Amino acid sequence: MPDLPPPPALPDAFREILGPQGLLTAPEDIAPALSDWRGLYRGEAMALLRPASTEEVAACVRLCAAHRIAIIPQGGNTSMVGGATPEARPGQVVLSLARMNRVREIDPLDMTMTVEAGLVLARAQQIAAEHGCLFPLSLGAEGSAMIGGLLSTNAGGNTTVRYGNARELMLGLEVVLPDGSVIHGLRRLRKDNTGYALRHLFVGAEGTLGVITAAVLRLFPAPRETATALCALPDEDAALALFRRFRAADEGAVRAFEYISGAGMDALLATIEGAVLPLAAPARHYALVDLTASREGAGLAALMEGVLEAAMEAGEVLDAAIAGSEAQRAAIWRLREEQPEAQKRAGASVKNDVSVPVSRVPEMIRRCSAALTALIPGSRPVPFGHLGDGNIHMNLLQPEGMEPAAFLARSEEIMHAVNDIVRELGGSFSAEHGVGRLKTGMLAEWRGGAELAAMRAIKAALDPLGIMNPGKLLPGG
Ligand code: FAD
Ligand code: 2HG
Ligand code: ZN
Repeated sequence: MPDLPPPPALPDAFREILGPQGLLTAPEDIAPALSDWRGLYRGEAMALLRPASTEEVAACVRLCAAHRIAIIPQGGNTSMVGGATPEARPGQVVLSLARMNRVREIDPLDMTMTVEAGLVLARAQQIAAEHGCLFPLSLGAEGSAMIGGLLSTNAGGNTTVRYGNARELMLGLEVVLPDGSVIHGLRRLRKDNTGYALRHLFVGAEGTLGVITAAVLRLFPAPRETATALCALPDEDAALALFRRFRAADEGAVRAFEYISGAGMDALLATIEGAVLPLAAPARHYALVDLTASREGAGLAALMEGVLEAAMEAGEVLDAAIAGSEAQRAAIWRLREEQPEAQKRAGASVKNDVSVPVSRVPEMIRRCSAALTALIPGSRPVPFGHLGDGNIHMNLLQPEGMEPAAFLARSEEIMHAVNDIVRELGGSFSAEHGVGRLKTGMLAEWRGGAELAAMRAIKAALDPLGIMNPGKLLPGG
């Protein structure tokens, strides 16, 4: 943990490295970087560093190491666990990667794209598409989240069921270590067994081991055919049964399989302007199915209709709306992607980004919902998310009329009630959002013993001064 007071001339030293454009110190300029998307945390920083090159990042890190200044790497600042927010104490800088947003190279033959850490995900998708390729990572925050942040949290999202997490989409990394030295690992090799796979250490490290400055990403063939449907379902078991049907019919076609609770959909329709349910009547459970193929004439429309018909006959699907155009597809996706925003608007809520084996999802949703409404009568469970990965956001909305602060004061109890059930089902307390600042206590509880000791040993070896993102991921770290 840094303990020396920062020398007064430090901003000048940073300015010398970064130039006037690369350093912000005025409180109003820094303010947005000091709080998180959920509004859970507010911190302090003496400066917001905005380097434009790997060399500038390395020089800043060396300066910070020399003066024991803590560094909080920041991408799009969309962390759900306070990972990119500094602590409320002096002697820290936020290091934004936003100006490092170039595509260094794209190769449609190797199917790779070498990009800087500050490239926004939506832009990466767009550039890949312009080259006839697909960069498949996709999530609600894709208009803000950046490649460095996505890799540092090993982000999941809607397409993990088909393409894997961010980790699986990365072949090589460039990283500035906490002493300012640089790992030049931008290799675009499918096979490379040359010692410890260091690149994977930094994926999911949440900025505690170094600063990712660039990455080699895997590309895929662009989709040529799509089929998307929103289905009304009788219960949670039907959601799992429907997923199995699609997997059995053509596993390779399932790009996303998302669950949405009826209560979550109701909250969305009440709070998001222009959102319309494309079904005859509201239901208590929904599934969004998205199929894609890179081959023209893949017959996805027939596949979709055939599977839904069989599921309806079996009583697993009550009603379904199949998108007949790109606009309808986008409108259906909006009903899923605006869930976080709708829950934010509906009052105070507590999030539980949990995972269980896919087969246990229905039981998990049922048991957690019952436990939560017993704990806080009148509260509204609004589970939704990536059923195909066993990752459900088991969120809870405050009871109508309750004081938000009184509800949030019970956050720990709520998270524990969910975690106890998830643990029994062999799951995880954080499926895709990471540990950040919110869940360090849970990490100690769930990953103690040899696992936590190994993590601490890695941290001590790479960041002996403890300057990289203190207070995040590791308990007391
Ligand atoms: P930040 O929030 O800026 O940082 C996240 C962490 O990474 C911090 O610990 C930070 O210190 C570290 N970091 C950032 N950049 C670097 C770098 N270059 N080098 C080292 N460390 C770095 N997440 C999912 O997984 N799936 C979802 O479906 C999903 N949907 C979301 C929807 C909404 C509306 C929102 C607000 C968030 C969602 N998230 C989701 C969470 C969030 O978008 C992801 O965690 C994302 O990966 C964060 O990217 P970012 O660039 O905003 O990183
Ligand atoms: C999503 O899947 C994100 O939309 C956010 O992971 C989840 O708001 C949440 O709890
Ligand atoms: Zn999610």
